[in-house]
Amino acid sequence: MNRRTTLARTTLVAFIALSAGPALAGCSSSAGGEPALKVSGAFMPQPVDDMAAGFLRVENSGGTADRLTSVTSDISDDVTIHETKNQKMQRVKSFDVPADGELDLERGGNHIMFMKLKQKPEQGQKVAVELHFEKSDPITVELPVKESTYNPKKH
Ligand SMILES: [Cu+2]
Repeated sequence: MNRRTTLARTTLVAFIALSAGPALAGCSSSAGGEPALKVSGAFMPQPVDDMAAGFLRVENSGGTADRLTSVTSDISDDVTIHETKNQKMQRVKSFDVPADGELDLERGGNHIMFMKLKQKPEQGQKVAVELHFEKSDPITVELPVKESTYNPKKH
């Protein structure tokens, strides 16, 4: 693909992204509409080694399901999504974000896994991640770094 084609495609994508917002506003409650995602409760327990986990909740108020497919971050080139089964964690390809439901990444369960940290974030700092979805545009979230045992469910 030559440079002009790339440029044209980029412009087209930008145009679609810009025009999609207002045109679809107000459709979120109708069945079969777009997913409408909102992230809350994000945090990262302070890493004890060169690995870290991330937790958050993705709420979907739209009538269509979506999927969390990957996560990227500047602090690691090796970020994956894990589920925990029988106290063992394993990598998964994606997580469901059900229509009019939510995806919970919480301690002891599903989580974001950061390996080979390039720098070790300290408590009080924030780690930016980008969440990638099957349908929705990527969402950038800042994870405040908490003490290593932090668990909002126990507060
Ligand atoms: Cu893990």
